[in-house]
Amino acid sequence: MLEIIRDRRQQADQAQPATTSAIESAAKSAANEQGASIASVEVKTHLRTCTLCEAMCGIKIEYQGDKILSIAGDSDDPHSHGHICPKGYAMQDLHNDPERLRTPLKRVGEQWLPISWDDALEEVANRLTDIQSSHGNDAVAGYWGNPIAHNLGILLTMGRFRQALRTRNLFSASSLDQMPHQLVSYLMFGHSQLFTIPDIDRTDYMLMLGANPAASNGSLMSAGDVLGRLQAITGRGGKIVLIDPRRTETALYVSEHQFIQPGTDALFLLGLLQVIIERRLSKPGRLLELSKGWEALSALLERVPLTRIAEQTGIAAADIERIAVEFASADKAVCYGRMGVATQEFGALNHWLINLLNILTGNLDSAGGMMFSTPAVDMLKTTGRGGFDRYRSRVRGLPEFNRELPAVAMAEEMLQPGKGQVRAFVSIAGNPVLSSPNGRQLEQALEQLDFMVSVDFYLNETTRHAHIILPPTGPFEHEQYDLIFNSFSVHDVAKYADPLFAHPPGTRSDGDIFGELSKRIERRKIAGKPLRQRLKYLVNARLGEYFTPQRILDQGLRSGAYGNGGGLLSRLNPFARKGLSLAELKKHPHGMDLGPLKPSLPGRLFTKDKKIDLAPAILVADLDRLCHRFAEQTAKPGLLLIGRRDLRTNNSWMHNSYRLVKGKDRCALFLHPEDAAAHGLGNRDQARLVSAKGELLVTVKITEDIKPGVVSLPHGWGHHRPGMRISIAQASPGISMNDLTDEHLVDQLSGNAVLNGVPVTLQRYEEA
Ligand SMILES: Nc1nc2c(c(=O)[nH]1)N[C@H]1C(S)=C(S)[C@@H](COP(=O)(O)OP(=O)(O)OC[C@H]3O[C@@H](n4cnc5c(=O)[nH]c(N)nc54)[C@H](O)[C@@H]3O)O[C@H]1N2
Ligand SMILES: Nc1nc2c(c(=O)[nH]1)N[C@H]1C(S)=C(S)[C@@H](COP(=O)(O)OP(=O)(O)OC[C@H]3O[C@@H](n4cnc5c(=O)[nH]c(N)nc54)[C@H](O)[C@@H]3O)O[C@H]1N2
Ligand code: SF4
Ligand SMILES: [Mo]
Repeated sequence: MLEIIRDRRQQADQAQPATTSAIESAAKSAANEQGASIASVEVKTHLRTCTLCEAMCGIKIEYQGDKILSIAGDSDDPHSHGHICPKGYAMQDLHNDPERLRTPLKRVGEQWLPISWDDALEEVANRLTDIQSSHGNDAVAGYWGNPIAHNLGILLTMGRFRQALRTRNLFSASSLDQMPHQLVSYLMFGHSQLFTIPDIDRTDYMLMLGANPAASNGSLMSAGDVLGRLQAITGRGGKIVLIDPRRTETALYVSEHQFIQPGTDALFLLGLLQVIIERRLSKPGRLLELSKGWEALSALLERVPLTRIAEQTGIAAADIERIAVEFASADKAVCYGRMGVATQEFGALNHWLINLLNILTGNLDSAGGMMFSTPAVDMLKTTGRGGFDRYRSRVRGLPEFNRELPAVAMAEEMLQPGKGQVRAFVSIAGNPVLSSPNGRQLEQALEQLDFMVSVDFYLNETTRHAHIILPPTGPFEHEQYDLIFNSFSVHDVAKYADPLFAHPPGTRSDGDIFGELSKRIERRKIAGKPLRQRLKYLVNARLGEYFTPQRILDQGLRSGAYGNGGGLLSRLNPFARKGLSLAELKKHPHGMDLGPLKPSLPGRLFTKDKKIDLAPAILVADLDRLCHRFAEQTAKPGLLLIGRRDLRTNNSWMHNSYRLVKGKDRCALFLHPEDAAAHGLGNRDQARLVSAKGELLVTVKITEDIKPGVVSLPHGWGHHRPGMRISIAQASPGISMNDLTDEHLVDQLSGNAVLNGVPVTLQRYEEA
């Protein structure tokens, strides 16, 4: 079995666009062609972390002057041991891309004109504050996209910028992704940023739902070479069971794959829990004392008969029973669910039931189970616990979470007239026209705004609607410490890199942009205000200047679990314990191994009583919604659309790298042979795929690797829109799945978007 897997893995590796050495030699010969002027400049090596996905691969960059010669995996990186994927190499394309913006642009008619930073920042601050003073603070909305999670500069300046704006209309990619996970952590463990991380390096049994690490490289489980680590589970005699409506690339690495009907995972998990309770297989061990709410549990979970669960999920009752018994009897087991189970109708319920399964079987906070990380910089101490449903969105009444509203509400807040209507928009490192449901509606909404500014280095589907674009420096031009992904790592690690290249003259980092914008907005807002407020502004401005990212990081490292206690006094005290500081971390340019995940309860709990809440009232209430939903549904639904990622994509924005987009069209609609026959469709036929929100012309790919009744498209494509400056992407436009997804399909509890399990119909396309 292992042989077969190895073989397939090699095949997958060979499918990579180019090997390191090929790219290196191509780059070197390109450099050679540039002749003697460069030849005299020394070739140097720089170590850092790839910032494209969550895996945090260590990379080794060979460069000469400001030219990158090659990128390779860093075999001395204790987290990734030399692993790298095709996207890692493509970071040089991003760095070298002549279409990556470097100067602020202003849209004048159909044209984009370069303007100075001072003029651009002043105009943005003025327009935003003017709109807020005429229409109220909520008239300005903000959206933060996925790349902020890697971006120290944005993470450290975001709080101040949000405060300067003081609007309720804040949105982010979190509610297109992992919000349910966070809501459940908030309700059960007391902190919305306390993520559960699977200890894959030590587990014997992994039950994986709605994740495809062979494409995504792992999410909420940052792991260099995640596939190698998964193979090690089966290699040491363990088992991996994958639950997915598609037999994905990851299925090649697991022991068992089960097709599931999209959106029914909560029923499947309920089934597992029922079997474990009925057969008295639960063995919570020390978690018994650490948790509250045990009394109510068994009655709560006995709601749906197993036969009904089997019928709805498409997984046989005998398989559900067997998996439950195997999971409960494994020495170390972990149930892990990701994107595919968060972005569906019962996203929060799924994550609650996953936690319960781990807790009931004694697999939370112990080696090989679901654990919590002990990051070197602990953001939990500074971010606040979070909060839920303290206010709601104006139009649809969707709940706030952590002072954010669900991204599905963004367009309607712009389009629906009335008090509090959004009239101006700040988009930050996001491309919601391609990433949020019903992207075409959002395009219409953006078109009619009074003002829009984008902080982004591409002129793309979203930013083309802006009036001003403020482009930050690229990832090689600022310092790198993964505040977030070090906390999601399956093994505690830390790594810091200085900027590889100094800021080219006349450019600014994201941190600089937000620092400056916040200052200008605050200054305008305090004009004429009482002295106390003006003093506060002055103090804030000074603090902002003093606390550079490096100073904050140093303080965070010193006061973290591996630090010397932090604080000025400990720095002056020669007897203070020597520990981690920025200076110390810099001595380890390949990164530091801080040990395997460590048991950390009850200390890590943020609940008032230091207990895990097994049955938070709103989750218990949401079980009714689940039971109701599946009691009602008798007729078999038509086709359901799900998403998919592939190794060479990175959501919507790395398609201007030729090595990543070249090759065959990757937007085909996967369709089961039975459904193809029922619709009279053959392989590569064209068809109209229609949803409640739109229609797309698709090319069909017939495959048995998808459940009958389910079809699949990737997201992040659809680069046919006019007026952009991403010519390589535009030459391979593809289609946008989010032209079909529906902003009205949400997890009613968390407000998270439903991006999987979208009802669609399919018709043969006849050319007129
Ligand atoms: N149908 C469907 N839709 C989905 C998903 C799905 O699976 N299916 N996945 C969802 C998920 S999980 C996510 S996270 C979202 C992502 O949604 P978004 O975050 O909205 O989209 P991205 O494609 O990541 O766009 C990132 C943007 O940031 C810019 N950028 C990159 N790096 C930087 C930087 O350092 N600074 C600045 N200022 N800008 C930068 C890029 O140019 C690009 O415009 O999409 C979601 N949408
Ligand atoms: N190459 C690449 N890597 C990426 C990204 C990328 O765009 N490209 N994006 C990054 C981001 S932002 C994120 S959030 C992570 C996401 O990383 P993952 O969570 O691994 O996400 P996906 O690869 O989208 O896998 C989701 C899986 O859920 C399945 N699924 C769909 N509906 C259901 C359902 O109802 N039930 C179950 N059980 N499964 C279902 C899909 O078939 C799919 O295989 O990946 C990150 N890494
Ligand atoms: S797996 Fe992720 S972090 Fe590693 S090289 Fe690829 S994109 Fe970069
Ligand atoms: Mo994501």
